[in-house]
Amino acid sequence: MVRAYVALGANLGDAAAALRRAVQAINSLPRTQVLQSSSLYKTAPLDTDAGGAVAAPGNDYLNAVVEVDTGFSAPDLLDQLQHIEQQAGRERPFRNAPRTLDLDLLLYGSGRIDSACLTVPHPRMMHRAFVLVPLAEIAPDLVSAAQLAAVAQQRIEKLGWPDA
Ligand code: A4P
Ligand code: MG
Repeated sequence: MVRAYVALGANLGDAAAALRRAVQAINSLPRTQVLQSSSLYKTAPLDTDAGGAVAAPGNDYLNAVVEVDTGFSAPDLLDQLQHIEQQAGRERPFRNAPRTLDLDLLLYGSGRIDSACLTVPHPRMMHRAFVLVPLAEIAPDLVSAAQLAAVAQQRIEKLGWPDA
């Protein structure tokens, strides 16, 4: 089993319900268990092209991060996550389009992967409060104070998970 971290995001439709269902779907994958889930966070939409993070048009997102143990290889886990995105009605009309569900593989053990369809650690995670703040909530040893300080100007608000 490998310890991995997955970022969840949505800004279209009932985003809280989509994220809740996604956590359940990940936990239902074979040989995979969700060990911890962060709080839900309401976050300003960002365009994170070119390494930086600038405000983007569109609705606020809901974001969260989960910690899992999995028996899947990293590419197979990504396949499973993309299948869950499809089941949530994910469409890709244009880059950074509003989405019903986005699942990004942040970390896969201590693995470093750089293939055509998978880069781990996720190349943009260190520029994003919507990843670092929930990740620090459940895995404080993985995020430094300096990394959090670098994204401190990005708007992010901690929410409870709404009742099912
Ligand atoms: N891919 C490569 N590495 C990975 C990885 N570690 N995890 C490839 C997941 N996917 C990975 O992803 C495009 C391709 O990335 C996949 O085919 C996969 O092979 P996608 O989900 O189709 O498209 P995307 O998510 O729109 O693209 P991208 O570039 O990953 O966007 P980002 O960086 O995820 O940004 N603002 C807020 N507040 N909250 C958000 O959640 N999300 C984005 C999307 C922008 N702004 C946001 C948020
Ligand atoms: Mg994505």
